[in-house]
Amino acid sequence: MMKYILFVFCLTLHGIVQAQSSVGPVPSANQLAWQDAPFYLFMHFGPNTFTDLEWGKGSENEEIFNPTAMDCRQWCRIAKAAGAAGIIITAKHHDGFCLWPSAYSNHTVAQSKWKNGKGDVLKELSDACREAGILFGVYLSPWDRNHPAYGTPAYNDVFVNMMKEVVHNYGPFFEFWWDGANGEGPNGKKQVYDWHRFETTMREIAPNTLVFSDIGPDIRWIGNENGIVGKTNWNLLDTAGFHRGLGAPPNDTLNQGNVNGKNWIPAEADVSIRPGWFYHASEDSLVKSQETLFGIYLKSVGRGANMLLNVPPDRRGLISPADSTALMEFARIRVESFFDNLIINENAVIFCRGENITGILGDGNGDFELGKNYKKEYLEILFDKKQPVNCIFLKEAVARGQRVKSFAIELYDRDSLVYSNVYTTIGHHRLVSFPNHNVSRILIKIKDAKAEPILNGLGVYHIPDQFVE
Ligand code: FUL
Repeated sequence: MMKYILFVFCLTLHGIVQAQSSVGPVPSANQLAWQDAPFYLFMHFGPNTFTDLEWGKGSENEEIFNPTAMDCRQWCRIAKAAGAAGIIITAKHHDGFCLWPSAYSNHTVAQSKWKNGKGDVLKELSDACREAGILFGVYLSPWDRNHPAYGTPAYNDVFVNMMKEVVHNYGPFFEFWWDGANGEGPNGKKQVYDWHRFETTMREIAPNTLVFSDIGPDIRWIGNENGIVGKTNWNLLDTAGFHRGLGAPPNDTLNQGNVNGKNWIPAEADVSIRPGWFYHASEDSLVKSQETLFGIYLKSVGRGANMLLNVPPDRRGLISPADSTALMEFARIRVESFFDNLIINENAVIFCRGENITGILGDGNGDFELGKNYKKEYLEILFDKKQPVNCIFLKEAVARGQRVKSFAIELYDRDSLVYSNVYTTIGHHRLVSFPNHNVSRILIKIKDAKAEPILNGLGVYHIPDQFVE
């Protein structure tokens, strides 16, 4: 009863605080939903799967694309069991081969032997994703080493028509991936991409689909393909004067964002479970271990980005055992690490300004405003019994802007300070990890912010010790 009264009291107090307006750019509702599901799979599949190339030449005979046992339901089952929110597939990679029977190309599944030219990977995968209740997205490379029109203005029409075709036939997509690569086509010429037209087309035909490229408009690249995002990560980016591909901002800017950037363009960390993006049997023994994957998770999702993990189907058209084993074990480590939020399961209390805010922050039930004097305040977490702690999760109410520039964590064993450290941004989700300590009290102090900080989530964990940074 006492707990309930306290809870209601806190909510009332919380309600009295004047709601603050937002600061700087804020996410769209679709971006926010996307940031709420920060882990999903990438699948590179096409002629390269059969030729062992990474960048097909575009001159491959269509007949080589012939998976012997393709089963998109297997991909979806594995994705779901791995805790992935969805799948993004390379509908067309740089070699120009279309995994759907496009009316705008003669280099597609329809010209292959697979299912006597009647097969359609996008149809099978969109059906399987819908059936499994997971999200579906496509990668469509503008660079096309096969298309005869590539290198001429007519190719921009082809690309626009292909976008319309896939959106119309297989959408809606949660994400649409534009690769910035721009090399020569079959006639030796590079294409001048009409990005403005590509962008307005996407907005017109799929206003709810988030579009990825180096510089957005909705999701940005992190400047590397290792899955490692900056410890400082602003969801903001200045794009004026920059272009996709070679004209993009420097990689470290993409990696960290711009503190005062004018656009909300959150980061997505793309990384492959194998050395290459496409399946090569010779890399079966080089599949990343679950430990490596979890380390990447902490450095991507843990730093406020989304993790796009590439798991390429093999020549049968199935995810191979080495990859699925690593994925299942990776999921197990995530569950083991984050199942037990010590705040909830050990009945901790969180105080700020003498107010018990456990019901707000501990349960992720609402926004907590630290107020104008935040530099003099702190969040205090108190445990009945000492707890082993090596990881803390924090979440900012980014719907009202990303504000926190730096914060400190102090761990206490009764009154003795046993560990302290200062970290930079929080954003939509932040996991910080450190050597394990048995603690009875934790203080979290916001040191600097662009405006009054607003948090809406807090967790305390003990993850396997080998992973702490
Ligand atoms: C790059 C491509 O060149 C690679 O082949 C791969 O598709 C990767 C995700 O993006 O730009």
